Amino acid sequence: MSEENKNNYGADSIQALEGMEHVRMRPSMYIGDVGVRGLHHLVYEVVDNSIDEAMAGHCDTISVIINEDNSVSVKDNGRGIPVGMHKKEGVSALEVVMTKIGAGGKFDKDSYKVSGGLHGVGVSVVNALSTLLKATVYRDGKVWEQEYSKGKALYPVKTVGETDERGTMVTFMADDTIFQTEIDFNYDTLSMRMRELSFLNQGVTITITDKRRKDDEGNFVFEKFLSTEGLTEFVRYLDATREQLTSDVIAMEGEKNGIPVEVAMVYNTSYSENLHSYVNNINTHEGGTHLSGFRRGLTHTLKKYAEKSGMLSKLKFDIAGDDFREGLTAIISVKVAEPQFEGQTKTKLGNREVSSAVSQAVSEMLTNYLEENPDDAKIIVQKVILAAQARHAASKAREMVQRKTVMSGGGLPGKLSDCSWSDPEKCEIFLVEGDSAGGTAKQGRDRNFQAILPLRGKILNVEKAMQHKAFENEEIRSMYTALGVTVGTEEDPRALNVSKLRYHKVVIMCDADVDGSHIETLILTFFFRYMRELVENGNIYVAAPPLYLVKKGKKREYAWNDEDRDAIVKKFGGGTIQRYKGLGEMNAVQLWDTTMNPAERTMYQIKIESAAEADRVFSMLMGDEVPPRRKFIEENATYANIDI
Ligand code: 0RA
Repeated sequence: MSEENKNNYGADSIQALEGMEHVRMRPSMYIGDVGVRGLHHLVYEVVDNSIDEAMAGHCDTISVIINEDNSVSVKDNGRGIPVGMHKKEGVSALEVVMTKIGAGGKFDKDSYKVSGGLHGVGVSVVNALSTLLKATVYRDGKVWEQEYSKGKALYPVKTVGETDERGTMVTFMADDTIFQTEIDFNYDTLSMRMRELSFLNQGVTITITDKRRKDDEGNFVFEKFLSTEGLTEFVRYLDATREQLTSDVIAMEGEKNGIPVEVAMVYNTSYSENLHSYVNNINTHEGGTHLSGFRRGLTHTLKKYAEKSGMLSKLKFDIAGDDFREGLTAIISVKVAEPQFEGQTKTKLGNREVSSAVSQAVSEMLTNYLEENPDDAKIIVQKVILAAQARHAASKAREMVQRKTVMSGGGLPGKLSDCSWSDPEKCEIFLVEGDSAGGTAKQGRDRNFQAILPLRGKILNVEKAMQHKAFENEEIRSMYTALGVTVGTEEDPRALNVSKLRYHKVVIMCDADVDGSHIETLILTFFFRYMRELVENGNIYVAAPPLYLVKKGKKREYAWNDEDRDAIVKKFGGGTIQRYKGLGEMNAVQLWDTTMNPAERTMYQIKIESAAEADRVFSMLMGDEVPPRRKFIEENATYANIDI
């Protein structure tokens, strides 16, 4: 902060503080964080501007290019950012948009700009956090250009040629002194977001090109997304490997109190609820008023229909809200002029008025649908009844989990080798496949802070099991009790309580072979479906045991992949290679040295980049259909997009 700003901290300096320097001083306030996520947000921010132009009806194609040097270009065929003189500021409108915080959407007052969330802070923020940014505008027959460094214009807007095209292109190089991560964009992460944006904005073609990589034919890696059916296609994409119950996706589109509401939903034969909600194209992970409005509208409408149809007459107990959403995959997308975002990650919509708007819109639209499609309506009500019956069975099984916890003094499972410290923040638990590896881990660990829970064989595939089966499962019960996680409160029988989590690191440790990776996926599926909060809080890790031991004379080195193995052999000038097929082949010291010792080990923290994509991947990996699973496993060494 300059001296001037420090001395008169009045209205003017607040304005000044909102400037580019403040963005560089406190980047996380604008883009969430300065890690991998924040870096990728820069791209989303620039793309959002083009999407706004598309939503206003002036643009139908957006191209994203990751250049060889990891700069990123975003080009659209919109009207082009105006380049004329901005009367108040005395410079071109383009320069105002690029260098003034929050100037971005001020031209079009009717557009749904986002405020408060991580997007919509304006392209000027991207500019402030870039060593170099070039804006090129194709407009009125001319090509206009201006460059900036760290948010400051390097020269006034100039013309550099003539053109028949219209549009805007922004190329930026993120500033590596700002980010605590390498300036290296993840193609899959960006591609996933572009696919999502294309579903959310039907009719807009979005392409992504990676100029750092070529495919087998020598072309740059490239994808093109164009959704003609929008959310309906999104739901079909998410549920591609699930068995659909109704004849097709139920799609609804309407407006209530000036709030556009779009919903697409389908019931499938699974037992999980998959709701994804968006506000102004932003994924509201934490839900909010639009989601509660949807739930209310859905419950109300289906309940009314079911009662009227007389199908509930034989049911001996009440139907709960949850029952209406078992096996439901739905996307709710609303556009809100002045969204208020709340919650830990600012992804929870707070606007009160949205709740009733969505609930009313959904009630009206769904009522019509049920009336016009009585066959689907009947199938849905039958599914709800089944869910209610299963819930009763599950609540009994859950009570057993709880009762066991209370009965067996402290309630810890017998096969848990607990650690001696009790501060959860310092403690780790290793979930280990099989008793023999469990034994090795028990000997190898640091018993102060590392606990071992051996799991026997393949745990239950929760993706295909009803809830009560999951709660009856021995291995799953032992995970609940060992971790200190409980289910069910007075108000909400399904609420998860992780406040007494006994270990802040939960490490899945399996063999480095096909079976091991299958078990790892089963355990991850369990956490994703039943303890998602732990995944979201970053408590879940996957251990990475080495694949090889290279020996030559007295020299020994471990390798985690083929490349490293070959390098070690070369360094040693030959040697013998031992391939570790399982944890059981290592002794306790080796396991500690390579996999458990915090000073040496590599572990992968499980993160969810996109809940929708994670959901799709888990249903595909663990669901009924084999071919897509095989294809996926063949194409992906690890869990694509779930970014471990
Ligand atoms: C405001 C007014 C006009 C265009 C834009 C914004 C605009 C901004 C961006 C950002 C990326 N691509 C964009 N395309 C357009 C034009 C108003 C007019 O021509 O009348």
